[in-house]
Amino acid sequence: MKMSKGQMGARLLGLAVGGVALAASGVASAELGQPAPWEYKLQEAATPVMENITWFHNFLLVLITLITLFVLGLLVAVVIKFNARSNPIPSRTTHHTLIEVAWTLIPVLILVGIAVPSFRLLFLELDVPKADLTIKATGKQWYWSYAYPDNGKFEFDSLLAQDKQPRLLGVDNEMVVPVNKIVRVQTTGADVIHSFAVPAFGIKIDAIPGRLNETWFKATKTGMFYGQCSELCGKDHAFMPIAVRVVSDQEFASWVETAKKKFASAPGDTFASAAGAAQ
Ligand SMILES: [Cu+2]
Repeated sequence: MKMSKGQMGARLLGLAVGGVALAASGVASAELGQPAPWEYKLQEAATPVMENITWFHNFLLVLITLITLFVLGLLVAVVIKFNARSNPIPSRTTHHTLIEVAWTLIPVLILVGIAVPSFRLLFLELDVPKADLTIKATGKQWYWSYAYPDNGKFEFDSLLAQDKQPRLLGVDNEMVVPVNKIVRVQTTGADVIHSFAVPAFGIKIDAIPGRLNETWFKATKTGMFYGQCSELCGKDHAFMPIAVRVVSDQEFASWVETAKKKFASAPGDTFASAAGAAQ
């Protein structure tokens, strides 16, 4: 098929407009706490840690784009100005002190500029602040169990609910937490290695048999937040979603009262083993 320059231009313009519209609709349909069709960005942040991750991601994206454009510019200049036709007698220069110092120092400064916010973020993620409550998440083949040692020592299983939306993310019993409270999440595995990950909270931590790992989050928004086991843990790895419902203090208190009765059982060995592993 032959196209005139005008047709080609119109077609390219159409593609570009379509792409932008697609991107805009992706943003528009983004829902808090869960993936959205055509989403290409990080999920909207619901914790201070995730806000920091998002900022760091955007910062690096701008930086790497500028560096790439700069290198591309250099390459294009070399190709145009120094090819055999336009530059038949090449210079025999092999050293230039100023340029050599510059191309050593400038990348070092860029890396230091990246390292400072990077370490600040790492410390924010890894330093668990004084927690308001602790939840122990145990990864099992193939579901999660949540224990609330600070709120009456009950524990319950959270299994994928086929009939619930969003598809493959809805569960029968959600993990419930109060808003604006620091929640310490301890993770372990009952059989194989699992991984506890909730994108909107900016947390992802391995759940390893015989070990007790910990992370934390402080949800600043109420609503449903979904995650997934992010470690290949067997045939139903893709079917052990994490569903967290963030509620007000009063709603949390009344949920705890209901949960204590609903999930009443003698404190299982999970609390004993949690205490053992913590020592
Ligand atoms: Cu798993």
